[in-house]
Amino acid sequence: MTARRGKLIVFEGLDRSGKSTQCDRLVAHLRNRGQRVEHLRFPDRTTPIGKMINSYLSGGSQQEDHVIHLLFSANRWELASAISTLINDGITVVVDRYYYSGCVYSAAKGVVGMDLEWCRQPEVGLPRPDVCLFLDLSAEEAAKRGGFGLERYEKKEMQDRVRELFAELREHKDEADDIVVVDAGCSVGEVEEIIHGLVDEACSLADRSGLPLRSV
Ligand code: Z5A
Ligand code: MG
Repeated sequence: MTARRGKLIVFEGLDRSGKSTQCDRLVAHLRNRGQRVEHLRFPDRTTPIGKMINSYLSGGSQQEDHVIHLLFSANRWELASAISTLINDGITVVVDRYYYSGCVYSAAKGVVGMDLEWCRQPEVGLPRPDVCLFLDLSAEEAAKRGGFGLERYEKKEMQDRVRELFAELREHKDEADDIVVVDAGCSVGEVEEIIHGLVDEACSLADRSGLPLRSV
């Protein structure tokens, strides 16, 4: 019998929807079950490109809008082959934000010509998730979890547009099958339990299909 490949599990959602909280919990849960798991987040602010992104987000530098979009994408491509290798070696990869954020945050700026479809193009060919868990939270619930931070995109107008574009992306013909919406307004423990069920389902489906890791 051939060894099972790892799975690619992505968390997406609006600000303060609980992505980082749930990523940490899922990684701990899978490791407790004896699985080998790697935990990544995008932007990965530790690489040279990631440092440029960090400086841009925190207001320390300016970037032309197409340029910063391509830097966010390049930051994923830097790790693309490492992700594929991990998965092929049987290691599951849990990712906090991925190219879905890349598409919607850039498209939300309203720059002429930079619509969702244009923003998605540089992501084509990246490792495709087995499942993308979209943590869905209303603006009212998000506001209860604290005000906006100091980073560049943490402003109401931008966040409202991001919310609309995430909804549009979830209907995209090439995305709809991969994205599962999770009600992120419940308690941390309740959301975690729902996620465990969805991850088990997605992993069994991938194992039953026997298909290798796909590409976006
Ligand atoms: N960006 C981009 O433009 N292009 C790209 O390609 C990528 C990203 C990948 C930085 O992202 C920015 O980069 C982001 C998108 C853009 N810009 N914005 N705005 P980031 O991932 O570094 O941002 P973050 O600050 O780490 O994540 P976040 O989205 O703001 O938060 P979160 O991870 O979803 O939530 P959390 O930290 O887990 O929880 C937030 C708070 O809520 C915390 O106090 C928790 O204890 C609490 N919490 C969590 N769950 C619950 C529940 N269920 N109930 C009650 N309270 C809860
Ligand atoms: Mg986070």
